[in-house]
Amino acid sequence: MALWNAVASRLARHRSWTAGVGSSRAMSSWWHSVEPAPKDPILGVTEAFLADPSPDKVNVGVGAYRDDNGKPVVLECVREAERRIAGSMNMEYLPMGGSVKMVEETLKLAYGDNSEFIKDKRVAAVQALSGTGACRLFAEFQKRFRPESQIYIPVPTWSNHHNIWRDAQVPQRTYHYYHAESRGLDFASLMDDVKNAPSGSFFLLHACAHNPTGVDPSEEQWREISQQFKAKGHFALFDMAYQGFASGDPERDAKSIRIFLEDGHSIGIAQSYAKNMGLYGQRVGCLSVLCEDEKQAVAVKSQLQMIARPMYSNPPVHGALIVSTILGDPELKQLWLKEVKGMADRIIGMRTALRENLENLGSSLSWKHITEQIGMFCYSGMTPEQVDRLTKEFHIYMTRNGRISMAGVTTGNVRYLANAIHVVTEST
Ligand code: KET
Repeated sequence: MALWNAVASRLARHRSWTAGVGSSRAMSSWWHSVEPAPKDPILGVTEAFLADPSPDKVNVGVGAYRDDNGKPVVLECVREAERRIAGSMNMEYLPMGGSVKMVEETLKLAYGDNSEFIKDKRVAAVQALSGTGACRLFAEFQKRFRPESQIYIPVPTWSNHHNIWRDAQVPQRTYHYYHAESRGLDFASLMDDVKNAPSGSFFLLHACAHNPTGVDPSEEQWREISQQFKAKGHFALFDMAYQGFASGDPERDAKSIRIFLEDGHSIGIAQSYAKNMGLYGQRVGCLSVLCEDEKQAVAVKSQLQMIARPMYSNPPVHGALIVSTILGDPELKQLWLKEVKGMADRIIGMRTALRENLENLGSSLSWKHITEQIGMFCYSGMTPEQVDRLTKEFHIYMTRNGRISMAGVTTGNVRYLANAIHVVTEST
């Protein structure tokens, strides 16, 4: 009897517990305080574009390359690499630091083919989840090993930089970059900010094709920036998401980094193959930190791996294989360089076309910045309200800071786009 009572009371307890879990009141109470997150200022634009049924719609929001028919592009070198890989590779885990071959080839692009730093094994580098993941790893590393430090971020910058360093709990400061009136670089204020930051500060620099402004320092200005960094003992983290998209030549686009290397800085570099190899969804990139010697580089790399291990353990293999297959084969690498130049040239052509169309429409405004800015974006100077009108009245989708992704402009939509821009900028 005693046994039966014990069983009966356990059963009753079990029933009431499962009923509690199953009831909607109990379920909803777990997350009752969760509010919807704000829309991402860039990826939210893609979501809105996809939801719009209009046949006229144009997406110049996200920085993703399109061909002249507005279609996503898979590079021929990538297709060929995939053919070579197909069926011949296993799907084992990569090491925590990713593909050694991919990382080796990636470092050559940033530091130079014959870099002494690579030869001396002074570069600590790991494969990262594209450029975002590379920045995020660095931010985490910075927090862990320089816990009192801050990060100086340009105004404006890629919106996700703010999220990345916020989540790593690194306080953010800003430095001047863009001069709205001239639609160019505010070099004097930038230099002042570099000078006035406490010695030994961390700065985020866009290596080339600054997002969103399309405005880069000249070579001479980079030299001055580097000298000032030297004088103040600052650390530069280069975000290089667009290598090849500024000039059409990845080697030329690495100039800012090479200047810092010549001047003997210890730097960090976040590299991405999203844009220049069109591997957006493959999430393949690299974070590297130039160290004092090999011993330090070994330690730094091991710590970067320690950050990766509990987050995602090890990075995905397919994209890394594509990259190492292309860059490890001289013929495929040549094809890639040709294709990068082709993408950059099409964008440059569209800059000219957009400007000409606006001028031919009789716009009273100056549009010369469209052709003066470089890289994937044109920072048009349009206000958020003007952008809202473009979207509502013309189904043209772009970020509210007035950034036009030139990669989404085609011979088919450039007139429509120019006309819409003309209408909203003339009447406000
Ligand atoms: N840095 C910069 C400056 C950048 O513009 C991007 C992407 C990234 C890093 C990261 O790219 P990844 O795909 O993680 O390698 N920018 C475009 C896409 C995005 O917002 O995610 C954009 O600005 O449209």
